[in-house]
Amino acid sequence: MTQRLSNLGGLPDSVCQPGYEPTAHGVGIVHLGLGAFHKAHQAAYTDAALGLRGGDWRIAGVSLRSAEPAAQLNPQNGLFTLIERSAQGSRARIMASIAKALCLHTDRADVTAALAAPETRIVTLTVTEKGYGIDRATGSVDPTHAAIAHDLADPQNPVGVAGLLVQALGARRTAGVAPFTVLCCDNLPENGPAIRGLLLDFARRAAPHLLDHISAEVAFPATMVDRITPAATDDTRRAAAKMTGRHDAAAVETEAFSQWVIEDRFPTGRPGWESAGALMVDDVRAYEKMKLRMLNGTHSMLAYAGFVVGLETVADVMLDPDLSRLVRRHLDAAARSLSPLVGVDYDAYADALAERFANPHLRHKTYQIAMDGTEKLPQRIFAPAAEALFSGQDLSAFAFATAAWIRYMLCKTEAGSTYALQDPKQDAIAEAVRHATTAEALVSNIMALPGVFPEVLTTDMTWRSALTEKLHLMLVEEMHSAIRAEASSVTS
Ligand code: CS2
Repeated sequence: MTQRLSNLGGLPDSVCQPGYEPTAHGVGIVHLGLGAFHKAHQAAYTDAALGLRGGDWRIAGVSLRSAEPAAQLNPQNGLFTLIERSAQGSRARIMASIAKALCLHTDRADVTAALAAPETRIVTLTVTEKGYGIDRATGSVDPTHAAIAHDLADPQNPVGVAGLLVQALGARRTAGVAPFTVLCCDNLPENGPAIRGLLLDFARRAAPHLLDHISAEVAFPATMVDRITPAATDDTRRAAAKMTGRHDAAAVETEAFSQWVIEDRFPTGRPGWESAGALMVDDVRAYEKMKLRMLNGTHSMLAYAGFVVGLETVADVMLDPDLSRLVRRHLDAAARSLSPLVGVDYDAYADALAERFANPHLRHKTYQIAMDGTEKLPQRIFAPAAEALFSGQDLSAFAFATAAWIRYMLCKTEAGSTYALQDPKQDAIAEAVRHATTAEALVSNIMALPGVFPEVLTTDMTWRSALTEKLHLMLVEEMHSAIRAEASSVTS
């Protein structure tokens, strides 16, 4: 039987190894949301920074619900293989930045202790857009979100991000320990201020004595994170075993490209992430908008349209000439919605994105990207659509993406297979589409979902008719014909 990856001895020369002795470095970061993206992104930057700049910056990784990450990582002393794939080839790197993995469910005392420890100076977060419980319309907590409701009722035993962090900041304050810096690494617009607003509102309701402390003392730098990372599968683990000669239950695969832009505000220090290629800046907002609208917005459009016509991966979509044309159209429309950013050429960024999407070695599922549309589309599609409307620009790309999303809500592919929607508002969506048989009715019902569309879009007739027209074609024709018609309307 193949030996399990649990130490660094005897690995093939082709496998990149950490440039440091892992046990010589203490833990300085607690990460909440121990999934593939964290392992491929922040853990990889931290691993490289530990090798280049050192410091006590290893990571205690916490999953809020699943016991799986800890069961996979701990028997391997936190080591895992990161397979980086580009069109040019693949390489395996062993990551040693995760010192231990915990599950809140089973290791509550250890999680609380890690968050309270003076050595913990940063808490990073990847719990997905829907994980926080932010009411996007107001920026305050959404009291109907399951974790928020639980934690407001029982703040001593929190299960969600807001409850856990407010409790930990309170414990640190009582013990006279400086607060940690909170670094949200999810694709939320202005993610630093968004988490700050969430914590302040949660504290206002559950721990008002901490309000001034959090407001004045805790730093919430914003950040733009980017690395396309499909969910790990048995194929990932098989590939890792082949490349390293070790069984690795925690292996992850990702693309070779990665980007991290971070607002440099860490009062209690940080790893030398810039040595690993992170860009430390004063203001992240323009980078974040570029990435959310160009990469993520186009991703959502191609995922909905592609999935409905039976295309399983992003690379498959890019091989379809009509859809790849619409990808380019969407990238260009999203770029037009942005203000110029010094040192960034949006055309070159669009070219690079199209190449990354086409990466034939990454099986990034359209279904994975399609989930949680109500949480993703406001910043990816509706915000640029509202701005395009305001400035009199063409709405076609955004209307097409939204129509494809509504078509996807019918839960039936063109070939007739059914699938689950997977969205926190799936019950409301099911209700909205149940008796709607026309494009007009679907558009009206979906745009009436509370807190999803910006008001300006719900009341504007230009937007409504562009959206209705595109959806109508998707309903009366086969989806691929609607895609073809849309692609042939693109003038390049
Ligand atoms: C994707 C992102 O699943 C999705 O919604 O658009 O996860 C995307 O792959 C990452 O943001 C890339 O950095």
